[in-house]
Amino acid sequence: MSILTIPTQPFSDQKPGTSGLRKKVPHFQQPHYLQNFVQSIFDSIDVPAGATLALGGDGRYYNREAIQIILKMAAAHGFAKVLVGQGGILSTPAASCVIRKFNTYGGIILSASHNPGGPSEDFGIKYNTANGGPAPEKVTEAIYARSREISQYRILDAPDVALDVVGMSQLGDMQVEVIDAVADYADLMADLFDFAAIRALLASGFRIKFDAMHAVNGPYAREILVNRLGAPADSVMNAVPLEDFGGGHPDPNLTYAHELVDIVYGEDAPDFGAASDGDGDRNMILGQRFFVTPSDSLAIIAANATLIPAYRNGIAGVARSMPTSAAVDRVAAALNIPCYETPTGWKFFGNLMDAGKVTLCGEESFGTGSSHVREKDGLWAVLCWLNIVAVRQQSVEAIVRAHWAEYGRNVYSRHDYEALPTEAANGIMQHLRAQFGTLPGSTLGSYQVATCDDFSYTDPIDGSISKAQGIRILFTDGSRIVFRLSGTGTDGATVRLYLEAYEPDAARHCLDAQDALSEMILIAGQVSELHARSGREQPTVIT
Ligand code: VG1
Ligand code: CO
Repeated sequence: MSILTIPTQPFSDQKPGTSGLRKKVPHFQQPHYLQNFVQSIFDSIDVPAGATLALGGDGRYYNREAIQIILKMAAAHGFAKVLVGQGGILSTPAASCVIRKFNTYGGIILSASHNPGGPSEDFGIKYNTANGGPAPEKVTEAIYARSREISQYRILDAPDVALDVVGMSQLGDMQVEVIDAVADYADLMADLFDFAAIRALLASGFRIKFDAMHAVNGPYAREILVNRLGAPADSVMNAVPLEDFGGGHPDPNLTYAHELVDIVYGEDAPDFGAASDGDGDRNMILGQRFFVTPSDSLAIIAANATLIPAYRNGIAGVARSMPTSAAVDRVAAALNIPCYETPTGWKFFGNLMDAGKVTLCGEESFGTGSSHVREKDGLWAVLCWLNIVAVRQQSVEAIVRAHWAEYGRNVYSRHDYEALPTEAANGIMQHLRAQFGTLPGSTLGSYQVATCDDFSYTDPIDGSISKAQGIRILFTDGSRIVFRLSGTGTDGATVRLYLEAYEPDAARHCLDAQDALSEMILIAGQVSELHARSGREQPTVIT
């Protein structure tokens, strides 16, 4: 077997976004496109002799081909070994678990997460560092810089590696170990949670429904919820991962997980519903006819963390992305622990967790996690809720209402305007920036603007600065409107509008979030000229 050196030309569009490089499959299938990016990763990370790499993806279309290419390139780059999930599949949190458990020199994860899959849909790739977390910006910037000057890549000329059976094989000088994709992760969950209490809850007649959305978490959910915790087999739906996720968006929210939502809001509804996304790192939590916003979920897990064995002794601190509601800030204040506000994207939590400053973190975008890995973790969040319900012996809704009664409610919603023309989306942001000078002090409806800015973050651990992370309009009563452009889409541009108002009055906690926020929604539309500039009257997705 010989190593081939292939001449190539740089592509100008390999800048990683919020979470890796995401493009349509045909874009990735262009000659040398994937290879250039993989070589740019390897060239940017100084691989030490004897290093092991972890490798796996969410099983979407093009996963298998990409895995073979990456294996042959890793062999040509001097990796001693690659740990690859069976069939080339690892959920994102399981990949993080494998990197940490086996001390690999990071890993490559193939996923476009919640974006659709299939021959004309999305594919994605990212590098996670040795701590198990998404590469920080300085690494992704180095990869991007390298991709702009690359002139060749190296690849082993070898037949494909068999990936469907667990075991060891040789690829040139490199070992390939196909590992059980589920076992290490399931064992970690068993270490963190009170499985006996959850098993007893399920045996007592508490009914759950987990929607894997035809995505990677199906086998994980079956192993954990059914095999280890004793839930009936039909508790997990859409459990067989498909390359195209059954043609849907594997995005666990009220719009795209409507099959589950119909069940949980229907007759004879189960007591608990949950879903996860394409690569298994997001979660949606539902009680019987009740939706838990991700921001509240983070706050409630933080407030109840000591009921979970892994966090019995308390949590060091919490972190949330800027657009996530301040519900968790209130819990942190009550617990007298620090609360950090970071830009959107899980890569910003890694330093804080590595330094032991935070134990739990989350994003409003259905992402919750802890320092057990360095990715958000969908099934972990489900197990947190089941563990908390098992100990408190209350319904999901009762737990949320009790939380609001104690801390007040941060009424919250996000409106997504997806796939807008890029110029229109940029125009909306520019129009908002142009008002930074005039908005402060002005009155909008019954709200008064305190300040507005473009969020900037200085990492407290390494001092790195990330600018222009979202436009905030902050009102004097603590309410706020945030505008951001998505960094994960592949179709035009997506504007995300985040709305938050604090409601201390328990009598108003039962209001629907859209009703409670109706005036702010109107103001956001006016101040941004969103509707006129986008040509859209309504958002694509409301959560
Ligand atoms: C979105 C979410 C962000 C999340 C990111 C990756 O990014 O808003 O909170 O970290 O997706 O999640 P953006 O830039 O489109 O708003 V996943 O599950 O897509 O890896
Ligand atoms: Co995801």
